[in-house]
Amino acid sequence: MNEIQEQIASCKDLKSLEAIRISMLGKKGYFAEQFAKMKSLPKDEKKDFAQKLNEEKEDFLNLFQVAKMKLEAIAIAEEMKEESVDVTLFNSKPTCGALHPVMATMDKIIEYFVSMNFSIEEGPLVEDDFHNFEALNLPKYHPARDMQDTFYFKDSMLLRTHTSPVQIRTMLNQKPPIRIISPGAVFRRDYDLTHTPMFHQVEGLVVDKTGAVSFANLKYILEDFLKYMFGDVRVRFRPSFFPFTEPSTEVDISCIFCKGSGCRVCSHTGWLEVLGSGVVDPNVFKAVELKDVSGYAFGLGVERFAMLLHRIPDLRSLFEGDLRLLEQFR
Ligand code: 2NM
Repeated sequence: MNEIQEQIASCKDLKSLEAIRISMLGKKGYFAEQFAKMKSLPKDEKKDFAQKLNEEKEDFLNLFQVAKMKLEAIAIAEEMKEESVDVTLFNSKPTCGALHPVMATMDKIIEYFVSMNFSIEEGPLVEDDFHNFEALNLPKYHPARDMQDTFYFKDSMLLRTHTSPVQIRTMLNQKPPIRIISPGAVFRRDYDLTHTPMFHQVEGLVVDKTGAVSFANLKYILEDFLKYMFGDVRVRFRPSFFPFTEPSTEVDISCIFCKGSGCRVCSHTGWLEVLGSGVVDPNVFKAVELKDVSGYAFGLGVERFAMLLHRIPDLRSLFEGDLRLLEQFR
């Protein structure tokens, strides 16, 4: 046993220790051999022999276990040493995150309307035909419903093409007076220099009993809003068309780059188009079964506002996730 004890003590790795274990406990090992010898012993010697042998086996197992634990600890320590990483190797400074300019612009827009007592409404990105089109006086076969412009799922579900379905849901769920904005992502099948398949809108809706809200209220609040956003600009309302408003207007500001004298950004017109708006079409109120009410609504694209506010020349830079863009907005 002393010999074995020495063998175990001089073991340098788990593999040679395992070899010892097999030589002792294996089918043809030492203990198997000894127990086999027992058969040929006289009866009165068997008991003593077996007892001794069992004690010897127990001693061996104890020695083996202790040695195994030691060698395992050494093996793990070696593995850890090999796999350890020197965290001081790269000494680049940790950088600070920044709010994306689109979200910062969204926040500024929301801040204005909240200060004017509008509340914020949100809705699902995946919409149905009724909320996204039908209720907004966009009848079947209207070109805006085309597969070319809208991401469709099966069962005429779709990715909302504007946040107006939120206004429809609000009119269906709340009683006037309604005074809300609906900020959020919208989706259109468009991808070129000036269009991305996902962008953000903020739309507004005010509804009250007939006569309580007018185009004059719309004109006041949008002028005030645009001066809040862009500073000392002139504001111009131009007649236009939307299926969901009548009358409809597009809203321009005097070009913030050339102050109205004409430059490349404003195509030498002196004006930049920034908003769509109008008085809610009676067909919209019919669709949500509201009677004896009037209202106004407006909508804007947040990316366009962000580009004008921060003089970002290329729309794509807002979507590339390049940290060099964000670093300029910390
Ligand atoms: C715009 C322009 C004009 C609009 C209308 C409605 C609703 F639900 F009340 F009919 N929501 N948003 C609207 C009106 C949106 O975006 C350019």
